[in-house]
Amino acid sequence: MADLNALADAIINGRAKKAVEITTEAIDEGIAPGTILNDGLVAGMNVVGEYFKNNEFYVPEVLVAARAMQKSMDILKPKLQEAGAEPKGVIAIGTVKGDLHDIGKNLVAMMLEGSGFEIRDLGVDVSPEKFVEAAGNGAQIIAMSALLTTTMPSMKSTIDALTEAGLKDKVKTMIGGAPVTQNYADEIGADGYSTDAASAVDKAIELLGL
Ligand code: B1M
Repeated sequence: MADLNALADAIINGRAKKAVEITTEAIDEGIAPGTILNDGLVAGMNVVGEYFKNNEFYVPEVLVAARAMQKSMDILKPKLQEAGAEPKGVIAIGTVKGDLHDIGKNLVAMMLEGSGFEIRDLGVDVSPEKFVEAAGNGAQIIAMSALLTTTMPSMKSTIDALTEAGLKDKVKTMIGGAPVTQNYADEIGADGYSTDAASAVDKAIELLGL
């Protein structure tokens, strides 16, 4: 019988092959895809998030864990869709216009996906118009990352563009990245700010009132 605790452990330890093996076994045994996601993958990523917050894990360990989760998700996603499992919420994420740094953004995206959110990754150098388009297409949170002080103003431009499009009150905005602060979030009217990938998950849950 597939052991979902062992699946969580495989994620925590970044053992992608083992994670895929147990995920496949669990699917073959008819365990509900939602159960595999929540009791195996999400449970594992939650522990990774806690370790990361407490400085017990650093970026490389999180990336390896996230990769293991991603490999399992590749197999599980079609099954989740077939089963009609509802994601926690839809988040469009991107690195803002002019900015090509994506390591932190990817980490945040992976942690959010690992927690059960549907992620629409818009990539890097994302214009305000692209974010607005994503908001119009059903994203509940617009998540923006910036690593350059020179590109941070694009977060404000995006929030202004959402307001102009009449979407600001229909979606939540969330920002982060090394130079970004809570003060800056308050200044530009972003709904949420978080310092790292694990806190981003808590913030998204809070913003959607889950
Ligand atoms: Co660039 N770079 N870089 N760079 N780079 C920095 C950011 C810099 C601080 C280096 C320095 O000068 N000391 C500096 C910025 C200075 C400033 O603006 N004040 C800088 C510069 C200047 C530049 C260029 C302009 C250099 C040049 O060409 N002259 C250029 C700009 C290119 C562009 O974007 N247009 C450039 C290019 C690059 C590379 C392409 C070489 C590469 C990026 C590769 C890639 O991302 N695919 C790169 C890298 C790697 C860095 C450093 C070394 C590392 C950044 C990183 O990935 N950190 C960085 C210096 C440093 O930080 N030591 C530097 C790890 C990552 C996990 O952390 O992204 O902060 P971070 O994400 C964290 C949190 O911030 C948070 O969660 C993540 C996980 O905990 N978070 C969010 C991030 N987004 C979030 C969103 C949220 C919530 C939380 O909600 C939505």
